[in-house]
Amino acid sequence: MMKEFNTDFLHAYFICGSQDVPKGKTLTGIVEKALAAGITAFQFRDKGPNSTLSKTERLPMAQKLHQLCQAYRVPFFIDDDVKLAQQVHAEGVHVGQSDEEIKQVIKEVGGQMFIGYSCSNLAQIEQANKISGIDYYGSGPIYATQSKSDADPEIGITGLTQLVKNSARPIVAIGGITASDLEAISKTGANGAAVISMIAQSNNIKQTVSQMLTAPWIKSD
Ligand code: TZP
Ligand code: MG
Repeated sequence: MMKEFNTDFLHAYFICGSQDVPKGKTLTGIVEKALAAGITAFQFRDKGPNSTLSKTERLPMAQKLHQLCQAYRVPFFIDDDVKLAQQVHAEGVHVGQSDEEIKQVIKEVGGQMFIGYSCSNLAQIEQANKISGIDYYGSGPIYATQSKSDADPEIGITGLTQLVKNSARPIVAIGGITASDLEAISKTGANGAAVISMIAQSNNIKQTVSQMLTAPWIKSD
């Protein structure tokens, strides 16, 4: 399934792990609500001191979340863990600059899985443009974020515009994004928004996802 990468996958890209789940809610419950509301991609990113899952608990959780995504025909990505992505036959893997070397990842899963790569400045974009086999870049943080302790400096709309102009690939914007930012982000030519807290902490996931879907993104043909 889903052999071809489609830039429309980036419109409403939800990222979540156990560390992002508010008290009284569950990861599977939030993800199911987000899927029912129409998210276009999901990434399982379970890391950091606030994760509540052990390494052995991650595999069955990833399997469960992948099954949910499959039921909604939404591509399932794993952050920063090629082995786990292979174990659950994920549709994709997302790699950061300080994660497993991107060229190594392309060797291991290129052609079998979609590959996303974090690029937060012009030098990283120019470097990545020379590497074949990457499907999209994740760029940010656009604004200050509470969800990543080691986040790079904020790039703002100005920084995002510069990255989009110089990118050979579709870009999904990330970091501190709220509903009121979506229009400005789409105007830069970015292909979508990737969010954690906007959805995980939403009191109305249906409405939040609708706002992401109806931003004026460039549509693929
Ligand atoms: N990478 C850059 S910012 C970020 C990641 C994973 C966190 C985004 O979370 P939020 O809550 O949407 O700011
Ligand atoms: Mg990473």
